[in-house]
Amino acid sequence: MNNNYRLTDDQKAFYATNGYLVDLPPIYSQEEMAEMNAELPDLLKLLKPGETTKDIREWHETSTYLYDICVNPRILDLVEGILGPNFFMWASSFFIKEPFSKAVVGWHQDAYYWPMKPQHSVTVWLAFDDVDAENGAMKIIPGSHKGGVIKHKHSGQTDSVLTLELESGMFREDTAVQFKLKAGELSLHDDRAIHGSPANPSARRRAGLTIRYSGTEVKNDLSVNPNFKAYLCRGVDEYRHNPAGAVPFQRFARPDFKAVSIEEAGATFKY
Ligand SMILES: O=C(O)CCC(=O)C(=O)O
Repeated sequence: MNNNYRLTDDQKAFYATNGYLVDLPPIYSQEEMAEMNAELPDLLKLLKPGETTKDIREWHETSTYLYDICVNPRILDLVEGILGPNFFMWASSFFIKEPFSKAVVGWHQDAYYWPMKPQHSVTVWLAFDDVDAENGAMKIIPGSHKGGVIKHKHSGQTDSVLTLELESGMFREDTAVQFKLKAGELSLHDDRAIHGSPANPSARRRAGLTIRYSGTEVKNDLSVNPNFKAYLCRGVDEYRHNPAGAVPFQRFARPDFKAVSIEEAGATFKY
């Protein structure tokens, strides 16, 4: 793997214009991804009856299995190219669609959900499987991060992973770009970019880990998301807006709090 890859000026300009970036060098080799996938059941074992993989939120705070991915220098180098020298990591969660899953992620903007200001965050979507149009990979509306944050409505779809989504007609759905990633590759997207993903009618799993990073000037509203913890990844935190997280020491462990889901936060946050 390339340990010295930095975003080019053209890639930074593409991200600034379009609000996303793909076609980046892989972070993990196929062998490394196979090892990570082989270990995944040890994490899933920690789920309680009635919980699903959606409930694995912020477990990087207690599991080095996840924490080590979230602070992988190869990922941080890419994020630094977008956010600049001072940024922290604060969230991780899986978006797993099993074969023949009807689960859809409605069109949405992450910034609508998050009680955070200013909007200066980037999401890494790290593919645990090869993902494409057939198994319900993500789609994004290029340039939509520039149109402001639009009011979301409660989803009427029973198979929706999120509770809030954008109504059709609010944006140009016909311009959507389909993501296609190999396991071990990632995409980057802006917190205001409109994105979503359809069901997975294929016989292949579609799993990805989202990791969220923000510039140190970004402040979380603790009254909405009280367990929020920031992990400074690069540079200095001159603002000290957010409580710092402790580095985990166990390979697999779950937090003793239930992290507020972005949907719950979105539902209560007065925008
Ligand atoms: O995995 C997906 O399909 C959607 C992920 C997503 O909404 C996000 O990363 O913000």
